[in-house]
Amino acid sequence: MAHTFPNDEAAMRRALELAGRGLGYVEPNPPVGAVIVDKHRNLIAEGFHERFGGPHAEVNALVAAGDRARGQTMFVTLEPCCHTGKTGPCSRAVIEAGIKRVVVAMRDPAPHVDGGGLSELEAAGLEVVVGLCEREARELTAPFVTLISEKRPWVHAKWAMTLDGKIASRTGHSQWISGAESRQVVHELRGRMDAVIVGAGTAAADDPQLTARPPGPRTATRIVIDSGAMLSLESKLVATAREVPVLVFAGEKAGAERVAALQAARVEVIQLPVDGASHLDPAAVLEVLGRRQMTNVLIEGGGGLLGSFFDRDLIDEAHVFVAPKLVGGKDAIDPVGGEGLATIPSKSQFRDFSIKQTGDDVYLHGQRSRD
Ligand code: AOF
Ligand code: ZN
Repeated sequence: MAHTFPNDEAAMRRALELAGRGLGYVEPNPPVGAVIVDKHRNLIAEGFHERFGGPHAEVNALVAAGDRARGQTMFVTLEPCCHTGKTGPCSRAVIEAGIKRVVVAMRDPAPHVDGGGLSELEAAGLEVVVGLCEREARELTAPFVTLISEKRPWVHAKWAMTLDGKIASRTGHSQWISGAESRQVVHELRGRMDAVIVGAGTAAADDPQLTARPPGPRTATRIVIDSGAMLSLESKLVATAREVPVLVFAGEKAGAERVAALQAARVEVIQLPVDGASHLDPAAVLEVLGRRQMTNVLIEGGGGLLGSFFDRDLIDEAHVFVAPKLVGGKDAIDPVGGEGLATIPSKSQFRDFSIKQTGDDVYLHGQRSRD
């Protein structure tokens, strides 16, 4: 199908769109897309990194182009790699295919690349341009970059609240705040996560399954932050722990018999130090998950857990559903507890905040901007 891009930016946007198709399939690798065009910006071939361990985006595009790649331009959303990992170096493949010009959205900060791919291309005489649509590329690769640079997963926070900002009524009733369409968005999100996390209170109150229905590209480990190791042996989580992994983070002083009973039910238990209020340190939890190469995790509440992450500035992306419902009540529960900020920030804390309608609800979504 013949296609001509009106400008360089349009070609890079197409590469970004292709990259996005790898989300959920490629982690802990970054999603990457590549487009090859001739000097009139006619599309010759495209490709993306489709699954972890599979060929990189550049190679998929080069294979699709064959001989037609010679003398042409490649748009790629991440600096081509120069290392031999599970596949050979893309920089070599690009040079050998006879590509003359490479437009890159962002440099790959991974220590095994970190500018090395760009230098190799330049040393071979190719024209190299870096930074086109860099903001969009950084947004797409933010979880990968966070895992590389901070050695922790990217933290998504999700909550559904009423018009008056409550996640449960004064009695604790919380079912059916958001509608079916919003819940479907949450299931899609769960289906590309490495973990779905709740607090012990939410596990006890809601008895959730925390699985993606229908299943997505990856199966999230179901995690309960539960300093007392109080998760009920009768809960749905424990009952299904043999099929989908359940991990409990407990305090180091949690009762040994509670821990043993959970372990006997095939629940993994990791014990960490607690503070004076018997709370686990969110950063310590994320450190463990980062060591397991978890790239995206989703916190589904409750307010206490979200508050403890927010107080440590550990919420990276928010998914908020607002339902046209009112419950009132000064004792009804708020979405984010913890200590909170003393003053309202003077500028927006989220970038490219998007607003969509999901059934009767409004879905607000954006990444934290910390700069
Ligand atoms: C690219 N193009 O499409 C991707 C890149 O183990 P490997 O061989 O799959 O290499 C993974 C590393 O390669 C990853 O850490 C990141 O630095 C880079 N990912 N690079 O040129 C791609 N997915
Ligand atoms: Zn590569």
